[in-house]
Amino acid sequence: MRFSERPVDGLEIAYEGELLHTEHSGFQLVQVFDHPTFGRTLVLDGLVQTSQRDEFFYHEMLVHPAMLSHANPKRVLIIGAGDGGALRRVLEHPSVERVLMCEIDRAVTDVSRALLPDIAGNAFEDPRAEVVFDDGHALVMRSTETFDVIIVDSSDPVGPGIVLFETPFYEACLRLLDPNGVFVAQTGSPVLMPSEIRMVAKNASAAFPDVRFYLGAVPTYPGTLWSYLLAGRSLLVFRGEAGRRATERGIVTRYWTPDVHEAAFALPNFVQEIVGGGAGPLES
Ligand code: AG3
Repeated sequence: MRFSERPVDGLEIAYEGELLHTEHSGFQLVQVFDHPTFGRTLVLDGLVQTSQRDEFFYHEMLVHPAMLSHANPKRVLIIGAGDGGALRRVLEHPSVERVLMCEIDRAVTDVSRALLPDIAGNAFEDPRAEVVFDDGHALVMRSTETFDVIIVDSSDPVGPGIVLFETPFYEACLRLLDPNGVFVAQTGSPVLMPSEIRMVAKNASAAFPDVRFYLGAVPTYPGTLWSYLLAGRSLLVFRGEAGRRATERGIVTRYWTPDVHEAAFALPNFVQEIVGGGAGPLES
């Protein structure tokens, strides 16, 4: 069966694969297809979220730069990420004692565990993980718990999830972060969503003292080139230190390397123009 994503007018990215699952969860249309190249692919409201073939491009680049920017991450909050791919990467860091993951839609986790179990591995069985099905924005606004790392694996900066890209939410995240805490979020395609990313940069800079953007490739996301926001009070993202920490922690990756880490923060001029000052140089 054919499924397709229309990220902007005049562009349709079409796939053909077997439909394995379809349901209206109450929050969204939740589908899983089996694609001949990408394998099992999770699609929410017609937007590709992740696939067996390329989930590591996204999950490694969402999680490891933030986790490696912290010397000793123990307490981690994950918003969204119902498939468990981010949870699994967080739990690979041995210092982690507690992960609270808050996904709004239980159906996403249920179908991922049933049909895409490799993405989470054993993460959902890990005693360090607590998974709640709740509104992540509301949880952050009311929480008083402190975290070393906050990861937002949400939908794109358009539509109902937009509150996760606004200054009040960023201020609330900063309030929950330890003084050395690190915030990271996916922020969409700089090619197809430049005005949204410009707004995110402005909102983040109004809340966080230190704001940086970095890039990675995600083959199943429209435009392929994808952006991430890393923010905190004062971020130390040394390439050498990130590499040493990854080795010490026994982190095994297929996309992330120290060189990739450093290169990810090198922004093309058109991206620097979008994010304004949010392109702090990397010390090496
Ligand atoms: N979270 C980011 C999905 C962005 C996809 N956007 C799109 N297809 N337009 C995905 C959840 C993976 N854990």
